[in-house]
Amino acid sequence: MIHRRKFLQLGSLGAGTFLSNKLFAAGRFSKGKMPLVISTWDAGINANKVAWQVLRSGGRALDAVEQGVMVTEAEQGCCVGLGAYPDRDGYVTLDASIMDEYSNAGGVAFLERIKHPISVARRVMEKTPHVLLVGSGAQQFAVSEGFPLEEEKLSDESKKAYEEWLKKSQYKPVINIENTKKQNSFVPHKFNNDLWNHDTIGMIAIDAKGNLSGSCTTSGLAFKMRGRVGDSPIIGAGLYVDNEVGAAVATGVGEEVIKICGTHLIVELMRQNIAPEEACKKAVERIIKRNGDKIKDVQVGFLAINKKGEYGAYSILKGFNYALCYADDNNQLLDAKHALNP
Ligand code: SD4
Repeated sequence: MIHRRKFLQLGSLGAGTFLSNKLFAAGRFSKGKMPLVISTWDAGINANKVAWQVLRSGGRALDAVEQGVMVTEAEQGCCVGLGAYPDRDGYVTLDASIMDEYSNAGGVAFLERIKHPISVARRVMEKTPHVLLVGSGAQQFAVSEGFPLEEEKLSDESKKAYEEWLKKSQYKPVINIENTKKQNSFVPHKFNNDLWNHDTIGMIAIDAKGNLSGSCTTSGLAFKMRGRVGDSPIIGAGLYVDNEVGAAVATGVGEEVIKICGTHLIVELMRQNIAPEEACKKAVERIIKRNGDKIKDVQVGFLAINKKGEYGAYSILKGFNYALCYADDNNQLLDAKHALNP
């Protein structure tokens, strides 16, 4: 591994320029940028556009990450929000969390019939002494805060997919495995003219003042057991922010992320001056080590930003991509590096 100091020395020599361009392009030593927003999967492109409007006008990273993922929650034909696939009993249940630059945090889990779980998570953070509300209690709180209770109805596409799944009712939840043809029990969504089996958007941002925040919102797993909650609403698992150090967000099999406290681990690694991509890679390696041969069916991807505005990403399997935006004309979709080739 080339250490950053060593790399900077190389970069100052003419001969290092080619290497530096390659490494920066690969995101391994991303140049620090501020403000900057990154978010998981290709749905992140539309979400980043809105987040960027907040950041470019000097707004707070917290507002950017809330408003950004609200785009995805409202998008039809996307597996996030009320248009998503239901659990195996036919109900869409949503999880979300948010964290700001003061280490305030809020989350909701197993929430039904509310269009914007991320905004309810923010209210939990700002208006209650608690961090996490679940189920009917979370819904009751949302309604008391003026969030409309939406009709209990699956989108046409989700209904079709659910009916298809019911034919076999095989309990084999699949998350983010790109080669869905292999997965006989899974019916991927069509999104942006593509087959899509991602149920989450995670977003982290650093604003012009250098403050960090993050958000994560999901329908969890398609056709999951009723009551199942993943990593996304759990602070330190699906999302973690420490304004002195950095922020990280996760997507993929939540159970694996929870077991290693994934995003907290990444932030603690960055605290030791480990670059964001390397920190994500180490978290991925920890999951791989735990899983042995089972790992080929497990996808997890992480994103991280440090206090300097350097960013990085890493996943277990090929196929994890993320959207990066740091200028009006620079909102791009990048492939994360991955640990294993199936
Ligand atoms: C979960 N991490 O509920 C989420 C799922 C996910 O794209 O990321 N899907 O486990």
